[in-house]
Amino acid sequence: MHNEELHKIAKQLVAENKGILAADESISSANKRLSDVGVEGTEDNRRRYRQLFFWIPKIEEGLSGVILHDETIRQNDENGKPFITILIEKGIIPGIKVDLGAVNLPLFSDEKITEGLDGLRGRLKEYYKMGARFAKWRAVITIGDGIPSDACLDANAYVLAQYSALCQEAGIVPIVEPEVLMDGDHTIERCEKATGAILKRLFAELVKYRVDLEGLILKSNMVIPGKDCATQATPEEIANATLRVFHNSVPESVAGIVFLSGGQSPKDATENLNAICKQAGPWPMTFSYARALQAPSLEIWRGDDGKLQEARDMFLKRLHLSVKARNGEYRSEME
Ligand code: 5MM
Repeated sequence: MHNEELHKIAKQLVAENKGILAADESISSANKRLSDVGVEGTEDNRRRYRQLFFWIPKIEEGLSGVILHDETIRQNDENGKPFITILIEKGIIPGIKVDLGAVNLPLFSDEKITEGLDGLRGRLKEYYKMGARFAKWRAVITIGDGIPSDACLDANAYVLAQYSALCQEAGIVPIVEPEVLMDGDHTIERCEKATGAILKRLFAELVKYRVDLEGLILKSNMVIPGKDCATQATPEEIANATLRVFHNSVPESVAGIVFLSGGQSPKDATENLNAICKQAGPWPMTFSYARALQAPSLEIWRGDDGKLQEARDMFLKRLHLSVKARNGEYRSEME
């Protein structure tokens, strides 16, 4: 039906020299980011936070797409121009986060299932009419004592596949994001095992539900040790483990793989992306960062419009370095 169009959009999202900005924090996450820099979490401050980035001249040179939250896709800049129009005019593809967040998996303590399938068909139709051409759904996988459980992996894989099928029916490219969290003291080997386990189940479900993999993008965590693990890994070890998992569990027909930063420092996220992208795989690979692109800029801005230029320059710097890393051309002297 829409397959050629889906393939085209998916390819554009992972085009050379570009990546994706995840500007889709839920209201509670956006408020937390703002309160961390002393800004009150109001609707207008969240709007000013988005405007900080969307108004930057030439962001389109490094951004293929921007993922929006439901609140943001309905908001305007301070001149009354819809944010989505600003992005489309820059040639940036607007995307939309359509999951409604992760809740406790009943009867499985410490594990999560993501909600949002009810009514999704109708919501996707509306988002398509508004101009969104891709969507994103995040599943949360936690490593701990005896977890992730098979039940958690199966349930999240099923839901991600249903979401993807609904997206493609609506002419929207799905990004599937099964995030293995870096919280905890687990080793890189455990992260590799958990990432492989969810990806194998996820692609089996996607195929079962007839999702066209050429019109789908995987958003993955990098394979890294837990942040409290005593033995941390080098970028080369992270790249080797990440690519090993992908080669074992991601079909070659998938349109592309993008990475979340997951709480890594902006520099680590850039260095590790560079090491991964230096190793060519069958899939185009790039970034889809929220924190690693926005946090340093937010830290400068702190709600003070007198600091806008400095904050924007910082965003452009992180974007430029991320593009270098996505091309495998980043060097730490560039920081
Ligand atoms: C893991 O979070 C995604 C990537 O962001 P980072 O690069 O900061 O790790 C991000 O797209 C996330 O899915 C959205 O911001 C929505 O998250 P919440 O938790 O607010 O629903």
